Amino acid sequence: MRIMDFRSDTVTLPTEVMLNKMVKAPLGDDVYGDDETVNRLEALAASVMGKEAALLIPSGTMGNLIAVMSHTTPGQEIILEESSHIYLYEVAGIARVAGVQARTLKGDNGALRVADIEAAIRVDNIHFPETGLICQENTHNMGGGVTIPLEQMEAVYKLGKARNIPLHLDGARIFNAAVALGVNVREIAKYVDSVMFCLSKGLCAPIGSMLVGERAFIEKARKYRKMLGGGMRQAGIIAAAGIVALEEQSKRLHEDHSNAILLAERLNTIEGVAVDLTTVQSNIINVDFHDTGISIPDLVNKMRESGILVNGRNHRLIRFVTHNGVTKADVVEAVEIIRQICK
Ligand code: TLP
Repeated sequence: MRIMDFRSDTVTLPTEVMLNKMVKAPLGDDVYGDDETVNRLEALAASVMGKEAALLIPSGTMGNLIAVMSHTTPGQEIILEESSHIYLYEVAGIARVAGVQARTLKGDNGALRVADIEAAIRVDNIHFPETGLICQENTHNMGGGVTIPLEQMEAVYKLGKARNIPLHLDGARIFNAAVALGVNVREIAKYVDSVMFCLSKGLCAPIGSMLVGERAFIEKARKYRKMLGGGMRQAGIIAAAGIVALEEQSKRLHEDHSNAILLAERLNTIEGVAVDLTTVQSNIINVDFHDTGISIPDLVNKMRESGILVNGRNHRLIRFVTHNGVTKADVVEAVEIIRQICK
């Protein structure tokens, strides 16, 4: 049985080109700064994002945590959207390890409202913690891969600068955001002080995320990475795949986006199944199965038995993610199988 894996773009496998480059990569001990492949990836990532410096980090979760630690001091408060990945899905690392308090705000489709941020920024008062950071997420995972519009990011940036509060972007899928918004990633990155982005999602690298920002910030981040046990030695093995991810794989994401639209449109033709097409902007789709009358765990199990892997979001929604391992033919076939399951 062919397995069609829509659980996440994290399931993508390294490409042939990546595997070949990994075998031949010049290596060294990166804790000494000696791995030339890591150095090349970090220089490339910084220039692609239009920032001074970059750091290779094992995962997106560790990258976001290191960013929060590097921007803040323990006891501060940070502003986050209430369904952001950092708040919901990162094991409360910001509280336990970074020692900051989360101040969550409800966004519009994942986008923080400027007026709400302004109201949430702490004033000087003996009772209050200091606001140490504003975090955004683009594309927004829980929102169904929606993009945060550039005007919104610019407005938040201006507020942050006016109030002297740094801005971090969880740009795990910033390349998807750039394709969906029709801009270069730099146009998004310029509205924040730091960006974490993943090489190991739609870009197909087996391991790795990058943190980019000003040089002094990245040097601080390098030390926190060591503290967390993320100082890697011959990491050029990973970095070699990361270079291919940036140079080649970032150019094919539009295919995942058109497969997502096809999937959403076809699923919408099944009775009891609903997708809000306005939210289908990149490679993630939230699909509402509530009116089929079948429970989400039952649907997920039935799909698995038929070779379709998905993750339930909540009691109504199943998330589908398109990526390099899913073809247009898979999308068409999967929808017909799901149509039978929902009958
Ligand atoms: N997201 C994963 C799971 O953790 C849910 C997924 O399958 O979507 N930021 C965002 C917006 C993410 O979606 C993720 C991963 C991360 C950060 C963390 O990246 P990793 O998995 O590398 O720690």
